[in-house]
Amino acid sequence: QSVGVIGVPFSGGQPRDGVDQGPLKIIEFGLLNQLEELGWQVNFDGHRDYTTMQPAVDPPVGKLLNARYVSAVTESVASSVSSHLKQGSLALTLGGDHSIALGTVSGTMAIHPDAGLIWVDAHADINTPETTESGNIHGCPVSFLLGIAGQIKEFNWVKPCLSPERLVYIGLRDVDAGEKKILREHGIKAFSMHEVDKYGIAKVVEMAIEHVSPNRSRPIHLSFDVDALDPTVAPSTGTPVRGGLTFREGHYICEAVHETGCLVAMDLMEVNPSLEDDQAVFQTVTIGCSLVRCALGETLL
Ligand code: DIR
Ligand code: MN
Ligand code: MN
Ligand code: MN
Repeated sequence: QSVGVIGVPFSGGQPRDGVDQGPLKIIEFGLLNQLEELGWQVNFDGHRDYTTMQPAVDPPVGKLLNARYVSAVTESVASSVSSHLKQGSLALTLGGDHSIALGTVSGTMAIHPDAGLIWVDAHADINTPETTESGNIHGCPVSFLLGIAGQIKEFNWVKPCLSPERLVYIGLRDVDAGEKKILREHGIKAFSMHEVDKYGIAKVVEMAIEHVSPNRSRPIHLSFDVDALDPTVAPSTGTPVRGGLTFREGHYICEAVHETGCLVAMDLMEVNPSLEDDQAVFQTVTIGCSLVRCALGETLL
């Protein structure tokens, strides 16, 4: 079994510097060796430099910020993910901000058009170019994937590749009014922190997996935003929201997804090593690595 690791040092989907250093820190911490110890053959592309893709001028497209830059980087990420999947590897993408998932999910769907998407996040990231209040594209990737973003010529390469019934959320607790409306109108399954409290994480994960991959019939893409975790366990991230997943709840999700045998791609996003103190960064990078290891088969016993 082999895993292709794609480091995407990119922060253009949101305004805070530093999240582009996430992949570097995670790999410095030893993730690649840890995966080899788990028995994986690891293919790491090396840290890519996406800064050369930044256009000289990138004025707002409607409300969207850095649209051309985000589009160019994510298109490139999509082809990196696809090429690893084509070779039969699992594709692991390290971010960088969550706009990158526009690329990773597109790349997965190009090879596994029937795949289900589990989006673990405090936020729904489903704003459209119309509904976004911030203009930050990391709050919008899901609307592009669903094909509800409308025609934005800067994102011409993006094909609607995800249907609402193959998407499920876990961990939501900071969802914009416009996003709530979209979730309702499209009947998108979402387990907010309220449902995690109500049913417990085991039941929630079971229902989520069954929703996107009934009887484990479909490949699974897991897109994990570290801000899904409570800020007390993962403080170094750009938009922390209190009341999040515990250390164990986060790991349980990854362990259960591994157990399905359906995982084809994983994203670990929004680790920002320039936020908070050294201890917080260590804690966040450490948990990022252990989430990935659990999704790739590490067990407690
Ligand atoms: C907000 C925040 N919904 C937005 N989104 C964040 O900017 O669209 N996503 N923080 O990670
Ligand atoms: Mn996110
Ligand atoms: Mn988030
Ligand atoms: Mn978001």
